[in-house]
Amino acid sequence: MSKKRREKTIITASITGAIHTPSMSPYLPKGKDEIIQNAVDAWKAGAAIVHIHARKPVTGEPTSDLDYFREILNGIKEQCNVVIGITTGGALGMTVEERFAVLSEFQPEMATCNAGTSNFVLSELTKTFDKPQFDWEEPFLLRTYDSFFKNTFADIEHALTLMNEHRIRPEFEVFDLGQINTVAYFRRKGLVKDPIYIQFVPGTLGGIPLSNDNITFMIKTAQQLLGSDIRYSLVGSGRRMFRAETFHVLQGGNVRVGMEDSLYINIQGELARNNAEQVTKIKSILELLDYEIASSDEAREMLQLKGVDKVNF
Ligand code: KMH
Ligand code: ZN
Repeated sequence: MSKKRREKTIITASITGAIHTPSMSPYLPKGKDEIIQNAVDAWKAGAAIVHIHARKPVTGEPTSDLDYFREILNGIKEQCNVVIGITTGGALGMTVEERFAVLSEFQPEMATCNAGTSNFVLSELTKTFDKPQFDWEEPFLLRTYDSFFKNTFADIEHALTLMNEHRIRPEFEVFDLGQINTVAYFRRKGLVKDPIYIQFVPGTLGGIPLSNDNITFMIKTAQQLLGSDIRYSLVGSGRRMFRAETFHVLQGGNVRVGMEDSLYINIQGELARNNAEQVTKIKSILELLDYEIASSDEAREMLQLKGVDKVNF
């Protein structure tokens, strides 16, 4: 009996996100130049996709300013052909309108579609530094204790409608098991087209915990509800990132590393100096295990992306 050959593995790098703040690591990319450099270097190290949020220079405060976002996207595109996936999650505190504006404005090849409303508590992170470097950091983190990450069914329908209109492949960010059911609902409704790409995000405070059992459970549930031909990747947040990614890849997964998800290069808690360092490490682990790494163009083929010549930036 012939065994289906395993596809190449996609490495995504989540360059800076909107969770960590500059007081947690001096290496967190802030401002367009650092974000562009980290993205290009992550691609050189082996990332097929970069997941992009925008942050202001110097203070590193997350921003939804479209002109500034455009400079980041163009800066990356000018230097390499990496697949750019843009956040629609933005930062906690932004309105849905601010977050989704990137879809029509830039019409990227990929964008996140957050698969449900959740508590997304970052206030505990204030304990990881003594004194904040910038005024915005503590209030930004603390207000998440009494707010939520809004992604209602109406919001998801709106995001998917825009993504279908502009041929943007959604990367479903799934923070809890029930959100897989939500993706299945929108597929039944005809708004989700194959191939389906899921980014499991266990480990947020308010979502499903990160554990090996839960990783397996999420994969199995997604395959039951959405079919065995789905593709999936994992955000393995914090110091355990490389072990969680390795466990996930053994179950057919793709990988995501990056300083949005973990500031560290090892389980001992040594800080990563840039995203490329994390990409290089996961690529070595994958190659030691004889997995083949997908290039950006191979990821485009696997995920049936429209191509870099069809984006609006
Ligand atoms: N910024 C977080 C609230 C996304 O990129 O779409 C969630 C997030 C998801 O980063
Ligand atoms: Zn993100």
